[in-house]
Amino acid sequence: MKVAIVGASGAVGQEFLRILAERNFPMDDLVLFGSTRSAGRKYTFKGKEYEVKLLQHNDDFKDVDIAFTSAGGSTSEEFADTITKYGAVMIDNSSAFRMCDDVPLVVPEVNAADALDCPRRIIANPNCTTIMMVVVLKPIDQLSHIRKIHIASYQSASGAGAAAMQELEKQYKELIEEGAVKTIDKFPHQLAYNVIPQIDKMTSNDYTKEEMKMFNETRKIMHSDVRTSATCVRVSSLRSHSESVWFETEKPLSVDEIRKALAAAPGVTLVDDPQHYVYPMPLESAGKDNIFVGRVRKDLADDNGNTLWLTGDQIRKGAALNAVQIAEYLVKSKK
Ligand code: 2RA
Repeated sequence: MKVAIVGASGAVGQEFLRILAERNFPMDDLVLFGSTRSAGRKYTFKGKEYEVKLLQHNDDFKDVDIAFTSAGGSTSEEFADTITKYGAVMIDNSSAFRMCDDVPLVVPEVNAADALDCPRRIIANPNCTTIMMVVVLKPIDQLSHIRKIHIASYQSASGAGAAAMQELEKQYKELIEEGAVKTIDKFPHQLAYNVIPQIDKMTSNDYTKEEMKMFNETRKIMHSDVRTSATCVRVSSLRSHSESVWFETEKPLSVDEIRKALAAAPGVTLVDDPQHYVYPMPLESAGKDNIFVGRVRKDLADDNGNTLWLTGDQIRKGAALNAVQIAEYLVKSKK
């Protein structure tokens, strides 16, 4: 089993290295790819050093079995044929192929088997905010079909990449040392001491692309007609996204039923004792694998509604871990 990582120097690329090692993914060889900026850098994986190769249109993917790609949508589009033409399966973290009918969009806890039907040898990893939400909503949907979702997200700097995390830290440093923020590059406005109610580009219906991903991807992954209305917001946490989710089910569900289903759900940790200040927070979910859920309660405005709060590490379950779990499922299914 030979594994490739495309975008090896990025925040998600680096997380792939950690997760593949931690989970002891069954592989014999590794090859790293990057842009001209990162080609030549060296990274250690399980005690051995690997140099990042320049991603080019050549035969470098000839012996590769699984390629994890996280270098942006235009790179994925441009290199998909080069990566897959000798049989490699590309597990793509970008939004380039997510809504294509012949590309499965997979969250293993929800629709693992969809990964087996990939005629183009491309499997899409969903957007982080969607992954976290569907892992939590799937066990509830099994109790009673979810018809509507309202969600407000609180997305950390990490969602915009490693350079954006550095920019947030720099903004705080500039505020302390120089009294004002000088560096605004990766975000549309100053993020330090601020929240920005826009993630990704605005579309013609005045929802952002990030918000429309939540609408469309949730339906595809859950095989559902559910309607999701989202407001996605960048906040100044460094790593780990949070979401406040209101959902309406066909039958009314009690808080106890929901808590019980969540406590038994794969990939979910219930942290819900609000009377004692116990609920999930991004500082605590950062670096962890599961999605943490709490504040489960009845929606006061909707008899068939409930609401909850979740947090999850966007770089792990929201990106690299989900992709590695897809690969693990493929390996297991071949045995
Ligand atoms: C963000 N959801 O947080 C994006 C990353 N895929 O910006």
